[in-house]
Amino acid sequence: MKKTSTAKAANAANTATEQLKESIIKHLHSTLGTDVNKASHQAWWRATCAAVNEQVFDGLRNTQRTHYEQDTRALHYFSLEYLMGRMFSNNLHNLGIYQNAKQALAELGLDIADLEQQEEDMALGNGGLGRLAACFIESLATLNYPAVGYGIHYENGLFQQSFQDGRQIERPDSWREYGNPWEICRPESVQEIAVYGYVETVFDLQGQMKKVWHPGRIIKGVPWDIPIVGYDGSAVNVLRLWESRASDFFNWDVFNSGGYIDAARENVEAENISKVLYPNDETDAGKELRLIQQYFFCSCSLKDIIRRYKRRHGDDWSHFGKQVVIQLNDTHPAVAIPELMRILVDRAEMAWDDAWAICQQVFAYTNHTLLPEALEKWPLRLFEKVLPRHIEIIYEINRRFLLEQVEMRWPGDDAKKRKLSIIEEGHEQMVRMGHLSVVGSFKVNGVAEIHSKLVKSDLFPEMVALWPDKFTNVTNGVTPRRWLKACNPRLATLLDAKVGDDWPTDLKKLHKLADFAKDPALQDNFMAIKQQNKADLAREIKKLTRIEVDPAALFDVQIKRLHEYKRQHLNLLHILALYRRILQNPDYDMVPRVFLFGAKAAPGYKLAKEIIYAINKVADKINHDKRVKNRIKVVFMPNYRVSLAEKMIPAADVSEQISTAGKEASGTGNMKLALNGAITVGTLDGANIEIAEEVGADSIAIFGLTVDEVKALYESGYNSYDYYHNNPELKAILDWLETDYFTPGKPGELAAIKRSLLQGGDPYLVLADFESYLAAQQKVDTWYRDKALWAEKAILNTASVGKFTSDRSIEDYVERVWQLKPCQIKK
Ligand code: 7GP
Repeated sequence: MKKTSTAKAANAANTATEQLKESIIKHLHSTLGTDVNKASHQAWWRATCAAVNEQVFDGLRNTQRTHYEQDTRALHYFSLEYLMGRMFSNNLHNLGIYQNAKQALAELGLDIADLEQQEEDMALGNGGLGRLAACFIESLATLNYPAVGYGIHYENGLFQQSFQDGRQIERPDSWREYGNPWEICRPESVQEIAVYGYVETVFDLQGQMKKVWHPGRIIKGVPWDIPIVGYDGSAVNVLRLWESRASDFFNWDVFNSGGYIDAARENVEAENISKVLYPNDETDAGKELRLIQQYFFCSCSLKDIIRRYKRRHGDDWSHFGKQVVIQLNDTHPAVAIPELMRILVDRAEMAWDDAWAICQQVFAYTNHTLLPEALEKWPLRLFEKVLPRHIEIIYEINRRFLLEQVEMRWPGDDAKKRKLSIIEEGHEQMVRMGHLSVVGSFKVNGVAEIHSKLVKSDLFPEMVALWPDKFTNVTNGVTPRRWLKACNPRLATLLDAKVGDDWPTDLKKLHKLADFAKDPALQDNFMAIKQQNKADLAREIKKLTRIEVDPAALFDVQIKRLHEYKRQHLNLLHILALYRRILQNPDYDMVPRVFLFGAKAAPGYKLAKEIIYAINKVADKINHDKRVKNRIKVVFMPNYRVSLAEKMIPAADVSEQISTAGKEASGTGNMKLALNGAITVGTLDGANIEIAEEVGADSIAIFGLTVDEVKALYESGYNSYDYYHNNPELKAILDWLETDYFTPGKPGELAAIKRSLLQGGDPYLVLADFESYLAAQQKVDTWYRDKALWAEKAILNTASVGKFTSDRSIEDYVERVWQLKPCQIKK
């Protein structure tokens, strides 16, 4: 019985492989117009994508038809960023045809790994927030929830990074210069968007006052659909990204009356809107073009949602709030709130209260950071210029809020009104997008337990007093399809054998592994896989940086955007301390370590760039110093991005999660690394706290001040000089940075870091946490010497982080916020 079913499965696989092979060749001929004898890897890759798309598009059609027929309630995820990375292997895995494709290509004389490298990363995001959006839309499809992701079709994604003499150089990322096989243009769903102009007050025949917006400019939004394939299921959702173009009917008068040059200039401006992703992570850009980007995609998306709604319900708005829920990914899309009000009040002529009731059923808001510099505020004058009608609507939202909520609760308290007003008074009036988002949403969430608590206690305490039930938590998660199954196939195969192959959709199953954490056979297998992954990465390091590293050394990995609060410089101080100990004691006993960094700095963030430079200069010195005898290697991997993360994470032994407590909202790299068996060195910050709860205190190296201790230290008046003067080792390494030891002939080149930590006041408490960080690292060193002990801890990490699948995050959102039902897709 068993035998025949295995034989049947093998037959089916053979047929699937054969069909794929035929389809690839067919597309090589008819889609790529080339031939097996002369096709490049790029052409083979594209032909394979086209073959895969036959299945993707089937799923897409079925999904869209089913959702339409069943008139399902759907989630609409509004995000300025989607950090998708590559789609090829992910689509193959989720369709369940990765092995078939690998086989088909092998029979054609090709290595699937070579083809995977042909794809440019789709890097339409900066960091955590954008990658979270990508994991979420994949989980939504996997769990069969009707959902659409909305965003911008940037022509240039996050800049490409290289190093010149250790300094970061940025180049544009024209990721789709030669087209992108995964996207479909939908000219039939184009939208027209207005900006600028003025508002006229008119009275209709009944004497009713009306506001009429006379726009100054019309822009066309062209949608590109990217199918998002769910794992093992038949659901294929879409990510709809808007590209801006000059409107067809725009300004023809000017054009015809001889204003050719002006008309041409307008063209360029309209097309500029989707030209480039702003490269700031956790800082507010404050630029006119950025506000237009936000409004452009929100307006296009809302109109798209309404068009689809009207196809079913005509002008009957009574079901809108039941059918539509919109998640605002941070405040970047908050302008959608006044935009929906405008459409309902001005266009659909609805009464204000009815329109507001709909808005409050529809919007929910996720906060991703507490850093003050990231909390968006727009100069009121700029807002008024770009969106003259929306600013009036915001005034009215604010007037009613202050009158009906704030005044009722705190009568006569003007200080409260000033604090809560959506409009900030002061030298220059500002629109506070966070306030607008809270007032306009029915739910507000943070992204890890501690962060959600701080959102309530530190960011919006009065809003909590007004609406206690509005605030909730949804701890972040990551998709185990990309971040384990696809990126770490060796470990995935071991897990299939040990816990069954359904862990990708039921990650808690990994817990079975914990029973074998002490089993020498499993330990050997697990660590042998880690070793092979490290050998692979060592080859990649050599290729990218020419630096040779020993795969037997401990691989210590810090990968994330470069930011002072993430404290890459604390990591650097540790490296300097070890180096100095070696110079002082040639026999200094330490486990050989490779320190690996991957990080982009925002182009305008000076100190972040200085930190990159310092790490590169220190790396150069240490890597070439014979006295070190390879006990330390330092590698800054250029152009860190999703596809590089996929190579680094499976090879990591140690995961650096060392932010100042209270600053990292959640972190998601921490989850990916633990899932792949790395041991965290981390502070009690963000999701580290929940990771520690899951893996247990013995399998994580926690150090540093807690959130409460950080607050107390700030309040008591932190003086970083105390730590500098009281710790001779710390003083010596900081002073070292001022010499020309690492930058021969150029003393002081690395001094900016020391300055920020002393004269600059050390805002992120690097010096305060230094000692306890080094102690945690010492503990890690000791653990690593005991192979069995280390293996046990690594296995326990993989076994214990099932909670951090993005499927669980999505189910939390469904239950606490979205109230969606899954919808099985009919073939
Ligand atoms: C990040 C947070 O810094 C990170 O801790 C979190 O895991 C991630 O969002 C996903 O929730 N924030 C951003 O990427 C960001 O740009 C500014 O925040 C709004």
